[in-house]
Amino acid sequence: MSGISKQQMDECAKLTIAAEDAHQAMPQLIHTFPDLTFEEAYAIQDIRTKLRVEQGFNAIGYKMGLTSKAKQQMLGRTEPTYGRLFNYMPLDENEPLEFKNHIQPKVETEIAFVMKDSLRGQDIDIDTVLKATDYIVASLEIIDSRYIDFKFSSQDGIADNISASRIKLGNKKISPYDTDLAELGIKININGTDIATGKGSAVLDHPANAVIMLVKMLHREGKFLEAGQIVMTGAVTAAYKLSVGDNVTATFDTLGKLTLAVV
Ligand code: OOG
Ligand code: MG
Repeated sequence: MSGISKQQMDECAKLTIAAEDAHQAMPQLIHTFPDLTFEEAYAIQDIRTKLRVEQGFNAIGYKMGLTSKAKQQMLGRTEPTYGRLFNYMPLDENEPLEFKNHIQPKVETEIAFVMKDSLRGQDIDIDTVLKATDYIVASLEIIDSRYIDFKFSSQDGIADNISASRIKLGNKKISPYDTDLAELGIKININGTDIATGKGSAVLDHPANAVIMLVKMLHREGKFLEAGQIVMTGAVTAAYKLSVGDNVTATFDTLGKLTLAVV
């Protein structure tokens, strides 16, 4: 324990929410609380979730972070983390990203799972995850760190809901048994230039491993993954900075195309 009080944790949670809502970057929490532990950081995230629910938002799922080499190299660390998704995050198919409502948005390509059954415990494998999955969709994640210059420690990131900001889900739903998710190829093009390619195996060898990791992390905290929840399994490619006027097209094998205009 770093000695941070419950009241200080409440204040940290309120600060990252205020920064998100005002689109105004803030200093890292670690500057004030240099010994902040991972446990305390998740406790701040939990308070943040409670505050969002009190504001009337629903928690609709989870996002995994740092599940691919591309993202681990970007942030210089290898420990996967999770954050919460809320019902203010999904963008409709043709809905643009309004830059003025963000601080420093970046876009990622991800494979998303939607669960039909709950999952809990330590004893789950890829098969258990696929059986509990309703469908798989293509997705874009827009991350937007609330910290100045997108610089933060792991603990800061966790307390800030690991930069969660918006998601866009594809409307082509497939059964997890209808395609080899490890071999599923993804290409991202920004303003007419192909920026990167990747495939599902970039995420912990198979994106279902990100769901397994999430369920195990939740279990250690006495929680579980509920039926109906969405799980973003983490960026296959790196995250790319967005500016006004950008047009993003992500092409997923089997799952179709997603586009995002930044206005
Ligand atoms: C943390 C969020 C990472 C992913 O897909 O790896 C993430 C960040 O890079 O700000 O969403
Ligand atoms: Mg992500």
